[in-house]
Amino acid sequence: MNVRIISTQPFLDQKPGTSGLRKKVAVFRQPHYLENFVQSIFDSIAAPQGATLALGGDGRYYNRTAIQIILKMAAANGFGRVLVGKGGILSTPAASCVIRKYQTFGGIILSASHNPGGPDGDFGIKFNSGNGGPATETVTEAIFARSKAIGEYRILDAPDVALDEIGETMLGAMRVQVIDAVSDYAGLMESLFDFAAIRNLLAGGFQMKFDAMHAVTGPYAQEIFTNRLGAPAGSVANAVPLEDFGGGHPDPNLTYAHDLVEALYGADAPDFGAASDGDGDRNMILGRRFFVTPSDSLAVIAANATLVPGYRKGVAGIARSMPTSAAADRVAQALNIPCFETPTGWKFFGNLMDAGKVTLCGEESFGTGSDHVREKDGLWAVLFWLNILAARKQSVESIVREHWAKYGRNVYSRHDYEGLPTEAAQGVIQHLKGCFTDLAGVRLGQYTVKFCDDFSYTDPVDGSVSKGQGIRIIFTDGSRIVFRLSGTGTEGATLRVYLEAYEADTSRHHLDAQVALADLIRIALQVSELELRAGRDKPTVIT
Ligand code: VG1
Ligand code: CO
Repeated sequence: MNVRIISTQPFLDQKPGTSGLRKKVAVFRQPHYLENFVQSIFDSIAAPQGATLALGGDGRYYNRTAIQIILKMAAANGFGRVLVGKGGILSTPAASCVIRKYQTFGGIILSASHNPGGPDGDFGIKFNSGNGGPATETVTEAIFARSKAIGEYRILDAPDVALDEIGETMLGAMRVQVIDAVSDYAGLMESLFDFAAIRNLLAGGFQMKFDAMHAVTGPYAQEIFTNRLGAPAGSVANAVPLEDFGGGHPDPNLTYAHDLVEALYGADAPDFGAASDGDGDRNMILGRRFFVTPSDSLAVIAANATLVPGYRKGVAGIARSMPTSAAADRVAQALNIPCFETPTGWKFFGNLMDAGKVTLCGEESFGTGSDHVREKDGLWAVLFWLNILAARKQSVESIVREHWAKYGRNVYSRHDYEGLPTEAAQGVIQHLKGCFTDLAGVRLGQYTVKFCDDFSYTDPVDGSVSKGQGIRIIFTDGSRIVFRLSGTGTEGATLRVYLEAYEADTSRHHLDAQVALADLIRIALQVSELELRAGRDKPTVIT
């Protein structure tokens, strides 16, 4: 079999965002587009001859085509072995698990996460390093730099590899091993959680509903909840992964997981509901007629960690992304452990976990995880909650209310303004930056501005600095408004407005977040001049 060396021209838009390169499928289908980016990865990571790579994606449209191209390119670039998920599918946390378990050099994950799929939808690709985590900014910047200078790529002239049965095939001198990642992943979960206690809970009439949203977690959820934990049939909904996610938007939040929300808020609601996203790294947790914010979920998980076998020894530290509420900080303080505030995106947690500084990490965007892998992990979070519920024998709502009574409530919400003209969105950010000095010390409604800045992070492990990570307006009582532009979208710009107010008074804990935050919401609109600059006074999505 021949290695072909194809000459190519650089594309200038291959800059990875918050989580890899995400573009419309039509963009990826342009001749050489995917190949250029894959070769840029290979040229930047300096894998030794014969190295092993993990490979898989969330199963969305174009996954199969892309997997075949990447396999042939890996063979032509000197890899010795590639571990591929059956059918070319791996959830993002399972990919991280595979990289770590088989100690591969790294992995390529094909996913646009919660973005819609299908021929008119989105596609994405990212590289994860040997620790199982998303490549650091230093690596993604090197890949981007290479993509702007690339002149050729290497690909093996060979027929497609069969990927639907477990087994091995040779592709030139490279071995392609199709693996059963579901069982690797389920085994890891079984090593962390008290499956016997959860099995008892589910056998005792406790009802759960997990919505896989026709995305990648279906087979993992069936194996874990149905086969290993004995959940009754019907506990896992939409379990068959589809290339277009059934036309849905596989984002587990109150807006897009509406069927699940309706079930949990309806008559005869189950005790517990959960959902995961396109690539299986996000989670939403619901109790009967009760929504747990992701920020609160991280805090509750941290406060209850020692109830779970894998975390019985305690938590070394917690990390949360900057826009995530400070609920976890209060738990860290009570436990006398460090709490780190990082920029948005899981790639910033890897160094902290590798150095043993943190055990648990979380983001307000429905992402929670621990050092068992180096990605956020949707099913892990669901199992963590089930384990806590089995140990405490209380409802989700009463666990969260008790938590608030003890630590106070960090009332929280995120308002997304999607599909804004890019210039208008950047104009809002520029305008806010220009207001920093004028705003300091100013009283707005019941709040007084303590300071404003553009968040910058210095990694405590490698000293790298990441600037421009979000505009913060911090008030004297700890309440905050944060503005940042999304780095995962593929159309126009999305402005995210994060709102947080601390409430110690238990008698106000029952308030709906939008009511409790009304003042801050008004201030955010006023200060940002959003209506004037972008023609919007209402968000597209509220989480
Ligand atoms: C969003 C979230 C961020 C998350 C990222 C990837 O990024 O806000 O917290 O890490 O998605 O998650 P952005 O730049 O659009 O705000 V996933 O599940 O899309 O890989
Ligand atoms: Co995701």
